[in-house]
Amino acid sequence: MLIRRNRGWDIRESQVTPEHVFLNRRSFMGGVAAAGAVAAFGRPALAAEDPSAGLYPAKTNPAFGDAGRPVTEAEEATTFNNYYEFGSSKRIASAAEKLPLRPWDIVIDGEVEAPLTLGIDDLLKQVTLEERIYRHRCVEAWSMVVPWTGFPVKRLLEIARPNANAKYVRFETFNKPDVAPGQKPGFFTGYPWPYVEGITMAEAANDLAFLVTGAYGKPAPASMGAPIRLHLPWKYGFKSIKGIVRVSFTAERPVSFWETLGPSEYGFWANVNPEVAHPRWSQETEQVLGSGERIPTQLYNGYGEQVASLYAGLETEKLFM
Ligand SMILES: Nc1nc2c(c(=O)[nH]1)N[C@H]1C(S)=C(S)[C@@H](COP(=O)(O)O)O[C@H]1N2
Ligand SMILES: [Mo]
Repeated sequence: MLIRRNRGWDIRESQVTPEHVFLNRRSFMGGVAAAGAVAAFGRPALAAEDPSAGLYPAKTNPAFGDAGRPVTEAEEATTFNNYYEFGSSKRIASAAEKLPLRPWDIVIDGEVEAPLTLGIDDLLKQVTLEERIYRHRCVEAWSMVVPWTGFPVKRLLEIARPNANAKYVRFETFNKPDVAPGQKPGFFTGYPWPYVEGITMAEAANDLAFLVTGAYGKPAPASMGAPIRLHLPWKYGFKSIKGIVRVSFTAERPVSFWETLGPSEYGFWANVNPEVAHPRWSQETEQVLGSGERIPTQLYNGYGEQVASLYAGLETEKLFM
């Protein structure tokens, strides 16, 4: 017998203002049909057949063992997602399962001593996985707390060996319209696929910057950006790019996916700040995923002690949008 849980306390999509709404004028088509096909209650299998499964659970790094708030239930966090490659609905988890996670190559290029291509499992052999519990704050004003597994971006810098010209790190997601309906021509007209994000070398070297391969003590489900995504807990969630296939070191500041679409709404820095409103909504508070609670948002999402010094001398930059 099918019992439907009452999700009255959950966040409804109507309670958040999706990042893409300003684009409706440019038209997006097919979204509703695709969302319907995705069966809204699909719970993603936490990839037991994943070749890296034996690496989990990893030891918790005691410096990040407690985010000061309850951890979001796995079922909530893994089934309420933003992953526009699979549509604008939050319920993309089962659609994302169509993404093949192996083989998965990551190209490292640009301003490096020598470009290289690494298979995800070769990369995993060169790093030590650890668990970190991080707060996540989406620009849409909802938040969650997730025990991620992964390794610091600064470990990737050692492997990639950027040269002296490298000032930024540019990350790029897969582009697979055959499996990702959002990337099909005519679905989101004018979206500049693939998804791209960028950070400075100093941000990349900050201890908080984390490359995520797992969540909740297992390989991450596709919905959360497997096999590898970024997590930058002091920045709005859109900076934490999923499904990474390319890491490029650049002298020029990369222009991100959302910055291309809406430069007046989504900037390069995108550090969390409750006092700087989004042009269409306040950032003062956030809806806690799975709790029905609204709490005050903190500057740098509460990580100022670790990251505020990165921005000394950059006060003329739009650091908070
Ligand atoms: N490639 C890609 N990465 C992405 C997104 C996306 O649409 N595509 N959405 C971003 C946004 S807006 C947020 S809030 C987080 C959501 O991560 P989660 O689904 O694991 O909660 O992923 C970010 N990374
Ligand atoms: Mo987001």
